[in-house]
Amino acid sequence: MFAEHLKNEEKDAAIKLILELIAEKKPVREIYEKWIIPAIVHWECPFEAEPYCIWREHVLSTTLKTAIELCYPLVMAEYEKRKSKNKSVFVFCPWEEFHEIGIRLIADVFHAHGYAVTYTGVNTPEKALTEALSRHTPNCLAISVTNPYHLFQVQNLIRRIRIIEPNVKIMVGGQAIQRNTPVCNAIGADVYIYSIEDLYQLLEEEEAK
Ligand code: B12
Repeated sequence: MFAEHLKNEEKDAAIKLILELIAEKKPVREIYEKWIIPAIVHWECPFEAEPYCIWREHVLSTTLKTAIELCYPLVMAEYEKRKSKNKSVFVFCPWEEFHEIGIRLIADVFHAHGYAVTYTGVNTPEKALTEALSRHTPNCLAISVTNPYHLFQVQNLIRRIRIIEPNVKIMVGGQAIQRNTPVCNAIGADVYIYSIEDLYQLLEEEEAK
């Protein structure tokens, strides 16, 4: 139903549904995995019938961003239960990468698992990132790459970060990784993650230690 509302550009109806789930105290993981992700993950723009249909993706992702932000108090409540001084992460997409929904969810998953999150979002310039790194020293960097053309840039970025922050753990995920697994091993990250479920598993194992 949520996906139908999005498809029909019924933002208010979609948001009401999310507000109901929040009022019913559904866990944030359930809202993300049962409602938000399925509503976009199989979306295909009908380019042949409508060559300029990309506007539909902008409308859809804007509604999803509203839905995700409404869930933030649930994420904060989880953080309060699990927060730890030794967990901090920078979460971002590289320069010119504009796919935001996946990385926005990943930022919340980290926060809900007790991480202090610095989220610089999509299209993060390297200079801005290194400047932020000089102010905070995170334990981990989580990079999201959707467009495979950005993999080379990320490889270079990782090489340069290793020089200034040799101890930071670098994790890369996103569709470019899912689609190009063999190539990705050369990027130089410490961890490659293929899905949000794999991240949950990794963070839960880390918590159990
Ligand atoms: C929405 C969308 C857009 C929107 C994004 C708006 C926004 N604010 O985010 C807009 C319109 C901007 C857009 C633009 C483009 N897009 Co687009 N887009 C999509 C679409 C429909 C959905 C992407 C999405 O949000 N998925 C949902 C999220 C939840 O999934 P996800 O990103 O994979 O993230 C999950 C996992 O990968 C993982 N994950 C992601 N990152 C990370 C990071 C870490 C550390 C971890 C642990 C896990 C992790 O967890 C997430 C949750 O499960 C996809 C098609 C599709 N159905 O996937 C095309 C798609 C990704 N786009 C595509 C393309 C080609 C483009 C454009 C080049 C189109 C163009 N010609 O201009 C531009 C590129 C813009 C740019 N420079 O980045 C292609 C990419 C194909 C490829 N091989 O490169 C796709 C697959 C469409 C297609 N079938 O061709 N797009």
